[in-house]
Amino acid sequence: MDDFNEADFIIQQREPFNAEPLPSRLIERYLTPQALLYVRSHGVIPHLADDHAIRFGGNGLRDADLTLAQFKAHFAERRIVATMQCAGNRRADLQSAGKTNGDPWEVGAIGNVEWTGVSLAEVLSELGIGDRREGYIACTAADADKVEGETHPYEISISLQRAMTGDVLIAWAIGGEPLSPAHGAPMRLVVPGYAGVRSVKWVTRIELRDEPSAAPIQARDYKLFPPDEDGRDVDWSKGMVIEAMPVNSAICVPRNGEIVGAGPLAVTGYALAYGRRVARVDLSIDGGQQWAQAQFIDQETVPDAWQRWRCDIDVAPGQNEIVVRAVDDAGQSQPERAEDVWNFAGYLSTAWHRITVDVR
Ligand SMILES: Nc1nc2c(c(=O)[nH]1)N[C@H]1C(S)=C(S)[C@@H](COP(=O)(O)O)O[C@H]1N2
Ligand SMILES: [Mo]
Repeated sequence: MDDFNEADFIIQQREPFNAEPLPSRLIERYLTPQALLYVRSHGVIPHLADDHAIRFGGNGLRDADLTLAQFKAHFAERRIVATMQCAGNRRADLQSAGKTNGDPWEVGAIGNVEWTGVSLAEVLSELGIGDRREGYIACTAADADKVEGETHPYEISISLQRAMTGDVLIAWAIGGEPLSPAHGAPMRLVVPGYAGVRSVKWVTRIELRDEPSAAPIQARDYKLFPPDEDGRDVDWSKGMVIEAMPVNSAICVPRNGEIVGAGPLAVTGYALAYGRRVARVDLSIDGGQQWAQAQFIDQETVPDAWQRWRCDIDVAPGQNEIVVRAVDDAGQSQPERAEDVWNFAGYLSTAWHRITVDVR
């Protein structure tokens, strides 16, 4: 992988390649550079040519093959800041409540990215979408997803309504740098506020359809089931398609299990509430009896971006548990216990984030 320093990463899988940055590196900056952005790939990373074209069409949409050069030449360039987060971020915490499918992501399957691209809505308008808003936009990629030994092209759909909100991008850069192969070069979809799975990398085709995609990644994976569903003989149609993401927060420094000195300790991390603002972030060192309010590090409050926070606490020698939870501006917060949100696929791990530090 290009521009990638393995020492900064926790490798979850080598083939397909999946890795998250060390939390201490992740939280250094408000904007996550491409070199510190987690990589979540379901199959082998494709290497597409720079003049690769995305094929548009379907259901009366005008057929067109558009390359990166054509997007740049014919549409307004947009830059937006949006946090992308895998629905499996913090899965390791759910796994402490019970076994789940998937890799044990810690807190790093997330990044606050400045994306450059064009608005999908503008492109669809140019191709004759008019005032139609019913239906789905299916987005097919060049890679394949392996499900129970069978491979299927990676294909996601979002509602046409969502596709037309203006902030969904066909993006080609992160922090002004062209996308690397691992992050979707030459072009990927970005759906702000939605689980990362909808932000399709290596896009080859964008099609207007009457029905959502039947590809397993859309129709079975990334669906939320209640804790009493054990994952055997699942009726996939009953799962909730994970799109918008719930309020969440995590401690990045210190890292779970770290040895720290007794006395004052600066704790830092992130919180996000997507469409809403994070109203406050609280920390507790007595399991949630008393709470200290954290301070926000970043003044910006972009709706789909994270906010970093810092809280100075005091720790005494021994094993200390530190707990964080965020509250959004509608007073919505995170569940206390991982058990209550456990699900067999290990998605949306939002319980209070707990770490243990060994204070000496
Ligand atoms: N074509 C394709 N797009 C994809 C994926 C993939 O495996 N193939 N993974 C998805 C998932 S689950 C996530 S969380 C994000 C991760 O994007 P990143 O690897 O650039 O961080 O890409 C999404 N888009
Ligand atoms: Mo993901």
